[in-house]
Amino acid sequence: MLTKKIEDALNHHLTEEFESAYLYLSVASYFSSIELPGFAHWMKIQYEEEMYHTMKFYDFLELRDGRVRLAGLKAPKVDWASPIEAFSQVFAHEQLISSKIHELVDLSLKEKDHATNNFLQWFVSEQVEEEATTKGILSRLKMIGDSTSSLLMLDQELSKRVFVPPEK
Ligand code: OFO
Repeated sequence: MLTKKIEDALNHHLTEEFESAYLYLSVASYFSSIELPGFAHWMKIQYEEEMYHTMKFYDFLELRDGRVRLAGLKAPKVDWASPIEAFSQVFAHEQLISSKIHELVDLSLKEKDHATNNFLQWFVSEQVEEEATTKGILSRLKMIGDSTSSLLMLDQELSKRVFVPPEK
C-alpha cells in the first residue's frame, strides 16, 4: 500500500516521463523538418523509450494498489536554432529527470517505503545511461561543427537505432 505522499509523487513523475516523450516527439519533428531523418528516427525511438518509462510508473502504481491520475501535458517547444541547440536541451532535460528521480528516492527513504525505493533503483541506473548517451551525441555534434558531410554521416549512424525495451 502506498502512502498518499508517495502515490502523488509517483503520479507526478509519471507525467514528467510522459512530457519527456512529448518533448522528444517534438524534437523528432524538428529534425525531420531540417532534413535529418536519422536524427528524427533516433528521437522517435527515444520517445518510445520514454513511453516505456511512463508505463513502468503506471504499472507500479496499479501493482501497489495506487490510483493512476493522469494530468495535462505541457506543450513542448517546436523549433530549435540548430541540432546542437536541440541536443543541448535533450541532455539538460535528462539531467533534470535524473534530479527528479533522486528526489523521489529521497522521499521513499523518508517514508520508509522500501518497495518503491527498490523500484526506483532501476531508474537511477537508467538515468546514468540516458545522460551518457545524450551527452555523447551532443559532444559529437560539437566536434562536427560546420562539416555537413560529418553531420550526414552521423545522421546515417543514428538511423540504425532500434527500440529494445531497456530490460530485455
Ligand atoms: Fe525517462 O528517461 Fe529520459 O527522460
